[in-house]
Amino acid sequence: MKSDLHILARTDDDFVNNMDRCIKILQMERKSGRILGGKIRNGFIEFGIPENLVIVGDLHGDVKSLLLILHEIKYEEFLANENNKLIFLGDYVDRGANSIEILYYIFYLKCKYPGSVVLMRGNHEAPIEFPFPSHDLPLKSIEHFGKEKGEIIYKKFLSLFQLLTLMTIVRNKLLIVHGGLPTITNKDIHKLILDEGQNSKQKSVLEELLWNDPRPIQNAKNWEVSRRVYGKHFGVEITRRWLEMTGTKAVVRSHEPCQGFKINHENMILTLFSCKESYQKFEASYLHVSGQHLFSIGNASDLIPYVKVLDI
Ligand SMILES: [Mn+2]
Repeated sequence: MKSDLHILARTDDDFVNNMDRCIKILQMERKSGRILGGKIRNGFIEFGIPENLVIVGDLHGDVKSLLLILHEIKYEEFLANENNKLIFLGDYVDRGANSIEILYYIFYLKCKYPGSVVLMRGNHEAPIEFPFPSHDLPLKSIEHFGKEKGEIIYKKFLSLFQLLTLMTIVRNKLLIVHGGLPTITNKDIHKLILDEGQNSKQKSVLEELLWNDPRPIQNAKNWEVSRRVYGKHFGVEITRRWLEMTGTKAVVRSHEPCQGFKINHENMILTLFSCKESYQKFEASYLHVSGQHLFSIGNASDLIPYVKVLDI
């Protein structure tokens, strides 16, 4: 596979420089309130329908999947067009062998094509707020960079993770999150997402965005506690309310391994998962759709023809 990503110099200094540049770009985006074709406020991004859209789900240190996706979309050509968008749904690290390499590649892509690349935050990028056992990034950092440097670099990861996007809206069409939709659906929710602070309501909204899963729920409140350590299972009525509130047609999220993709909640939710290495029984996939096709979608099932399952 020919790709200039393979020939990137990867000294520790290169890595740190790239990460520092990436942090600056993310800070500048937030400060300016603008991202190419749209607006940004804290962890929330909204833009119009791009010329072409690619969405990549959980990677969990699986470099082979990432490079194959970048190869298939002809990423240099794709990203050179500033009207195209490439969105990563988060969970870059843990479980797989190459978390550090994945971070290197996504930092590189964000630095080189800042207006076209959106980096979202997964639950594996939120360790301080929600510590959990399968988080091997601290260990991987020390293995890769040595103890002293590794600990410093890991701290820097944490500050970068705080700048990742929590919710992306493709106007009139897609509502994009890593895990799921918060169970609070009153008017305050926008404020809670936009002004990510540290009060308990804001923290629980962050937790739900990163950890929630869609399920069939029978009870009146339309959610139940999650089988995971954090987050909730949310029901179809919560999804319906969110689509109404945001004026969108479909939710796209990741967070659960599946056979390439799955549809939940009466054709309102598409789940994509892009990691194969640590999930051999499942298939990896990504979404690649033109703006023209995106324009005509009415629900999540309409996106299925544009889901590409990886042949690995
Ligand atoms: Mn996840």
